[in-house]
Amino acid sequence: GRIRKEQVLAAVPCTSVQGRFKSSRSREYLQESIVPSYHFQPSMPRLPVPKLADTCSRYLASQGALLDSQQYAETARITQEFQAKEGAELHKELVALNDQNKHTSYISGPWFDMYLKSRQSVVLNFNPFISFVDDPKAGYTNQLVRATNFVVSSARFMKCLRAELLKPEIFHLGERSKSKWFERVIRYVPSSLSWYGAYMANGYPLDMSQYKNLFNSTRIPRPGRDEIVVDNSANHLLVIRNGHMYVFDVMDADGNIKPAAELHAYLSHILSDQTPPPSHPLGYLTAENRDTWAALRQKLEDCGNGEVLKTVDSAMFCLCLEDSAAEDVDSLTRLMLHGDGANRWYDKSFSLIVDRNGGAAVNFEHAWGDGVAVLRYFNEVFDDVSISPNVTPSCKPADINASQHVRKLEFKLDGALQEGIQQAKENFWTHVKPLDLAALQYTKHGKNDLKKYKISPDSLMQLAIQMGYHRLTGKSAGTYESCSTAAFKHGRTETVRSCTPETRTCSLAFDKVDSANALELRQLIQACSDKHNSLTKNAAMGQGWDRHLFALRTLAEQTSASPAIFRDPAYAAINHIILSTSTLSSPAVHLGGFAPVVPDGFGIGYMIRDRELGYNVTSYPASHNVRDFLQCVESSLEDLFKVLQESNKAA
Ligand code: BUJ
Repeated sequence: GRIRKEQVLAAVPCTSVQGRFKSSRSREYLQESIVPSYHFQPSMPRLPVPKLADTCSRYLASQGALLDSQQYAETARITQEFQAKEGAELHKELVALNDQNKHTSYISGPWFDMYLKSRQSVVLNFNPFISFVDDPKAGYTNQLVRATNFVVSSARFMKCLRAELLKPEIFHLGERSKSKWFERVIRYVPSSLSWYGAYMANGYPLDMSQYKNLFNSTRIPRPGRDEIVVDNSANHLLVIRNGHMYVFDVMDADGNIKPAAELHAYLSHILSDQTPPPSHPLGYLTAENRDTWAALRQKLEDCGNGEVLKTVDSAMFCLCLEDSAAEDVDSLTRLMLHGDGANRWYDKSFSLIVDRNGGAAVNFEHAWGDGVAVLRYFNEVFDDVSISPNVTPSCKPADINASQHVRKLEFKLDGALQEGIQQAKENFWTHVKPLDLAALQYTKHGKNDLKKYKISPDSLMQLAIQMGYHRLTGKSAGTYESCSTAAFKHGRTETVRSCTPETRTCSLAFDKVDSANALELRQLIQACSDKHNSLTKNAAMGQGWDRHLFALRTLAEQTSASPAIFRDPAYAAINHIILSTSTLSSPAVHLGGFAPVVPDGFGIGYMIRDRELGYNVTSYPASHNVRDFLQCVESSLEDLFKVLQESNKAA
């Protein structure tokens, strides 16, 4: 891992913990980058609008994996017509619009709308989770100790970001852009040019615009379209435990982070609150249909809760302290993905959840940002907490009267609101109960072996998903792999369509009784890997087809006529995402997951480690059995590795 043993403070006595920073300044900031956080932002390249001809041919290539030849011919005809007529017009319009809005990307507006106009519950439909590995030091994975350390480190991260002292995010292609020398030079290159300087040193700065929505930020339900509100003046934290909501200031009047022992005392005070759970916990409302919640929120304000709601909205983030503990991977997924609804505020930009045994995760609202920004926060606080904890298991909370600093939030509820919450609670359980889930930990092989075989690990993971689904159903299906386009200003994501004609051929070949020999199969695997690699590279460069067609469709919806391509059943079918997939790699991540995006689909989070591979999958049992699916994925992995091993010997 990235944490070196010698860096980790062994059980340090509390007194020396307080005195371990070089200066009072370094206690306040998690880092002090000499290159300002947003240094590259003004010269970030713009997300390209692909050529219409490229989009159409890429679209048809993806359709080739799903359609038979007759259907394909029809879809090809419709697509060519689109390219020649309405598509060409819409594309022209999109390019003109994009030229007029140089401060952003062509996808930013439509993508925010996609999230914010959706009226579906954010729970399962949007919010994913990522969980932390345990603290490497004995005794630190304890609820109170861990929560306190996370709060201090989060505050150090937040202050560092506010002061623009957080290192800009750069994707390094070599060593040059990582060096101290690079930082010393690039800081003097004006922001209007700095991106080019980094590029020349083989570094690709990533868009940082989403970081402004990380803290003090929330989604607010509004009729028809929600909004995102940020209030950087707030210094308080929202804590939910047992359905009760509390706030306290993390910073003092001078803006300095309060002593860890005091924050320790506040959290200890909250954990010792014996009041029975409230009869009407408001958290359920944030899991409601967005219009229902918008109307109830208006009622809440009308009943005099406007100020208290503002306190919730502006809090740094939400810390959820759980009285229960996850016993295994499945219960951890349930707890961190949806929990019990009462102890959450799903609208906050993110919630840090710490269970009774100190198991911790981040659950985040998705409209404001994507994995890259969340993972940066996640990794930084994990390292800070692991390397420089502010309280140790032997620390005692400060001897203060915490009740003077911790305020329990009280809401005024009339009968209609109480009924609304009761209904929201019922809807919540109806919504989450059917979700089924299972995980596969595959420990026989990992990234190291795949490197040996010269197969891209991500493409192999995707191929096993394709083969697994094919084994389960005999079919191919609409597949989505999330790919970041943060290399561009206001980039979000693009879709890698990892179901390809190559994966279909490969799936069929492996399932034939009289199977081809290892060398032939090996060539098929290689073809899948090559194709997937090129699709992934294209997607990361903004050269997929999904976002372009999505933007064109959004434009078309503003006029009355809907082009035939968007009414083609094959278009609906390829966008009915049965296999929704996403991966991330970080030594700080233990588990992660999300729900399916269609009732008959799978939500597939997966991870690639040096010596093991893992899938965490969700589904709704009415359509498929998630364990059957995972068995098919596992047997596919077995077959794939067998072929790779055999062909390696034969070669
Ligand atoms: O694509 C997008 O625009 C956003 C996507 C949407 N969707 C989830 C539907 C694909 N959002 C993301 O990709 C963020 C997902 C963050 C969670 C990823 C979890 C991956 C780690 C799983 C580890 C599994 C390990 C199992 C071990 C037994």
